[in-house]
Amino acid sequence: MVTGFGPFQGFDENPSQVGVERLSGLGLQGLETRTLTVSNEAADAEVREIFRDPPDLLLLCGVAGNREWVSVERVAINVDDFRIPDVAGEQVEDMPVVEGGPVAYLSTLPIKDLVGDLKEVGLDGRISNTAGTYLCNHVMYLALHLAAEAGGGTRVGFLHVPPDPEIAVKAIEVSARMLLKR
Ligand code: PCA
Repeated sequence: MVTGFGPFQGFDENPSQVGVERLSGLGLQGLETRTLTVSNEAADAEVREIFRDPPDLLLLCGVAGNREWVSVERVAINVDDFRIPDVAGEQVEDMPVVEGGPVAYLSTLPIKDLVGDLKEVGLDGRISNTAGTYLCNHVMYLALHLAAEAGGGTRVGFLHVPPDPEIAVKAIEVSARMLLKR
């Protein structure tokens, strides 16, 4: 499964949603897509909903407004500390994503291979060691937590795309195709 995020402050159209919708249009076998809401409460419920019937693999995608490159995230931390309010107007500060959860989780996707495949098609793919402390980190942490609790059957990772929709579309397609092959 591949997810993007919907609109939020600064992005009336979220390039991660554009990328995931384009990917969905390709009709790749075995692929499911979803769009998550940029809201603490809604996104949390949406990720929990996904894990009612856990996919083999979950690639979560979002936009990083201040990065021109494609970030393959390595780590999610147990911190919600929103710089801006979410779409429901909630601005969580210094709270855990999961009360009592471990400090952090590492991506369970082959992150170096993903970076390699992105570079192969001419994209500036890089490993990132922080997904921030907003919704993207939140859903990555929660998904890794739920996957771990369920016994580790779902591999989970996060891709932060740059604001340029063309790059976002290409990065999401290349990553999804690579992961479907594994
Ligand atoms: N980017 C935000 C949240 C939604 C999105 O696309 C983030 O980086 O946390």
